[in-house]
Amino acid sequence: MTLGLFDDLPATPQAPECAVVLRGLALPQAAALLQAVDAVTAQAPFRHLITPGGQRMSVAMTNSGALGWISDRGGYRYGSTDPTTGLPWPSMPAVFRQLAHDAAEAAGYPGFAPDACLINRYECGTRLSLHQDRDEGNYDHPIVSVSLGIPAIFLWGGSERADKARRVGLWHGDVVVWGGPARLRFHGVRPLAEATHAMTGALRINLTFRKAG
Ligand code: MD6
Ligand code: FE
Repeated sequence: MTLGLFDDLPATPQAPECAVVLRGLALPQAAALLQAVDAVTAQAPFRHLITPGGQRMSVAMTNSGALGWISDRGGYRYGSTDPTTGLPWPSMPAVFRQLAHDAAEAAGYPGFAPDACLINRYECGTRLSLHQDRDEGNYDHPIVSVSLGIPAIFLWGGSERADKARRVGLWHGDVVVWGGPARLRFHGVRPLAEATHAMTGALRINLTFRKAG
């Protein structure tokens, strides 16, 4: 696979785009991140949430941090407890917190202190349809997104759902950061192609860090 088949995002902050991809930034911590994912999911297992419209999401999700993102018949929202166990979400692992902070700083957002980390698990065929991330308390903080395991084609759209989306390849260790005027851009993930990765098998794991409260 080569980058030339895809569109790309800039590697340094650059208005008005305001999204950057930090290629391989998470590679040194990848094993520790995946170990921490296992520790989180031992307490708060992956589950397929139901959309407000009643559809089962093909992505399996869980959370760590003071707040976790959930969806059910009642809508999309953040909450401090895991609805499946009634317990608080597992605390955010230090290796998560540090990477999110450092990636945000590298992208031009110093001092990022996320209170929520949504963990997404994709299998071959799993997709995430175009959406905006708009359930957070305010949009002043960036979002940091870490890709681990098998590759994905990320869709980077515009401010309207119908806007043409760029296709951005994301590989193990890549980190995407966006904020500012780009904070509410539509985005999604194409159905994953079959692949395997030495560290995750046939899975892609995505961590998205937010300041939600
Ligand atoms: C994913 N990511 O890459 C899904 N949202 O698996 C997202 O939906 C996302 O990567 C906001 C900011 C960054 C993201
Ligand atoms: Fe999103």
